[in-house]
This record gives sequence, structure tokens and C-alpha cells, in this order.
Amino acid sequence: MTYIAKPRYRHPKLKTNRLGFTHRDYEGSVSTLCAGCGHDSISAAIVQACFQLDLPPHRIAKLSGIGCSSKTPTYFLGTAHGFNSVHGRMPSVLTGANLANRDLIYMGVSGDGDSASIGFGQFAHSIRRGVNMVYIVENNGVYGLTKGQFSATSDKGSKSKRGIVNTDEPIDLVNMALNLGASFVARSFSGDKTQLVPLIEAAILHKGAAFIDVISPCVAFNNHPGSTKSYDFVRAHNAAVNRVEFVPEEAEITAEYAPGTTEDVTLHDDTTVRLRKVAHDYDPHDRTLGMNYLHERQAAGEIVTGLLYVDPDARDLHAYIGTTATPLNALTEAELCPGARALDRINAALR
Ligand SMILES: Cc1ncc(C[n+]2csc(CCOP(=O)(O)OP(=O)(O)O)c2C)c(N)n1
Ligand code: SF4
Ligand SMILES: [Mg+2]
Repeated sequence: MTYIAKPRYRHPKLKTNRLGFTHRDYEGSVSTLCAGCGHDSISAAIVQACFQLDLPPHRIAKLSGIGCSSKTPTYFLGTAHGFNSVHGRMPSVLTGANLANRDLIYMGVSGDGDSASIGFGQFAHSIRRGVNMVYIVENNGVYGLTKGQFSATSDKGSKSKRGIVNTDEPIDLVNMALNLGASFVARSFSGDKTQLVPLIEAAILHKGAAFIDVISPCVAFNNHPGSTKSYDFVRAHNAAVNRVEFVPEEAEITAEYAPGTTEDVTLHDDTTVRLRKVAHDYDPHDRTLGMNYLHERQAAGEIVTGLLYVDPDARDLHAYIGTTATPLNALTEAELCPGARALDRINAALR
């Protein structure tokens, strides 16, 4: 309950990161979601990723739309900047904030209803523009907050809690993100922190539009036989393309991985995502391969998880449109308003 404050006391021997922060410093208010909701596991994964990356929490901006998923930023990174926007409008608010201040880390949290229905256009344009962000969809296949209507990601033929069968074709947001040019595309499962935490870490350090679709069962409205987003269904149909381990540049974790079974993906800042292939010789640098693989496994009834595509040399919207490197709030009045003569010069150049 949000009105129950978390105790401020913490054990003096709690592990700290390089900034001296404990895990507790990355948490938020007590969650009001249903016990067992997959969204809470995703919040925990975000907390862990930010703690492990030694990020100053106040340098992160978390933005969301409307839905149970969009409520979750309240439950992590309590000292970060936060903006709970209107239903489906998180991407444009995030884009605006990002353009005004490129120095923050932008994390957009949304739901399948929020991003695949009312906010579908917003999702598409923020991805295709290459906004430097981590865009997480907490995908439960229903509108959880409004009592479990099918969302646009519900699979055709899946059953609602009341036994109604969905007759609409689903939208696969991973496929969409690949098509729209996202430079980092991944899918995971809320109940698989081993896979999810390194994916979030890598997405944070990726410069460009990083999209992660996280299957997140709704225990209240979509966790029954006939649902294709239930815990049981996902566990039974999960086809992981790779095991992902994020290795910060100065860390010394290398010996644990058997030779010949790993592949390093160097990100823009020389940090590394380590992939362990399970069954396939999967190349996450090939967008076309990723799309084909998704279709192929989907036809076989499997959910592909892991890092599906990454462009280590991606550019972002700032680079494309040549914005100033200084956040707008740090520009002087003279820089923001260069005066009538400068305006005359611009007008003359346009005649
Ligand atoms: C403009 C507008 N239309 C409809 C709603 C009602 N509404 C609130 S949340 C929601 C769907 C949320 O679904 P999703 O994004 O999947 O989040 P979940 O609750 O499943 O995590 C809807 C339709 C609204 N708040 N605003
Ligand atoms: S209704 Fe579903 S999505 Fe919403 S908090 Fe409960 S379990 Fe989570
Ligand atoms: Mg939903």
C-alpha cells in the first residue's frame, strides 16, 4: 500500500555499489498491485539492474502511461524523475523530455494496452525516430487495470477468464520494433530474472531506441488454462535464443563461461553483452534473420526470448537532428534568444 511507508532503517552491512548506494536506494513505494503480478517482478529486475550498473538514481527519468504496468514506476527508483502521463502518450512525453535534456537516462514503462492499442502510433514513431531510451512493455495480454479485456497482443484463440475466445489477430510488438528500426530488441519473461536483468542493463547502456517486451502474467485476469500469457503456458513454450550476461567493462567475470558457447556483443560504449547460445547459432546483429526466426518459431507455437537484435553502432535522434549537447535548462538567455539580427539572417537564408 502506498500509504504504508517503507521503514527507513536498513541493516548497516547491506551490500553497497560503487556509489555507496544499497539496493534499498533504488526501490520505490510499497506496491499496490495484486500479489504475484508479473509487473512487480519487472520492477525488481529494474531495481537490480540500476543497482548493479551503479547508476545515480536521480539521473534517471521514468515515464509511463496508464494501466497497472504504468503504475509501477512508483514502486522503483523513488528518487528518480517521474512522469505518469496520459493513456498511450508516454512515448511523446519521453521524446520531448529527452530532446530537452539528453543527460538523463530515459526509461519508458508501458503496457500492452497502453502501447499496442491507444498508444500504438506513439510507440511506432518513438521507435522509428531512434529516441535514446529503454522502452519496456509489461505484456500480460489484457487490460489488467480495467478488469481483463483482451488487448491487441492477446493471441488469436486464447481464452479470457470468462471463457470468451479471442478472434482477432495479435500484434507482436517485438516484430513491430524490428520492422520499425529499433536498434536493440529483446523479449523476456517476468519470472526469469537471470535473463531479464542483463537485458535491462544492456538496454540502458545502448544508445538508441531499445525495446524490451516482457511477458508478465496477470494473476487476476490472465493466468488460467486457455490463456497464452499465463505462467504455465509461457514456461512450457519459451524458446530462449541465447543466455544473456551483461558484463560491465571493468568486471572480471569471464571464466565462468565455457569456451565456444558464448558470443560477445560490444555496445557503443565498449561494454559487452555476453550471449550463450542454447540450441541455435543465433546472430543478434542480423535484423532480417531475427524477423524470420521470430516468424518461424511463432509458427511452431514458441515464444522467442533473449536478445533478438542489436546494432552496436546505432545513432540516436539527437545525432540525426543535430541538437545542442547542452540541456536546454543549462543554456543562457543569450544562447536561447540570439536576438533580431540572428533571426534576420535565418529569414534571409530562407528567401
Ligand atoms: C483515454 C483513455 N481511454 C481508456 C482508459 C481506460 N484504461 C485505463 S488502463 C487501460 C488499459 C491498460 O492496459 P495495459 O496497458 O495492458 O496495462 P495493464 O493494466 O494490463 O498492465 C484502459 C483501457 C483511460 N484511462 N484513458
Ligand atoms: S489486475 Fe493483473 S495486471 Fe493488474 S495488478 Fe492485478 S495481476 Fe497485475
Ligand atoms: Mg496489459
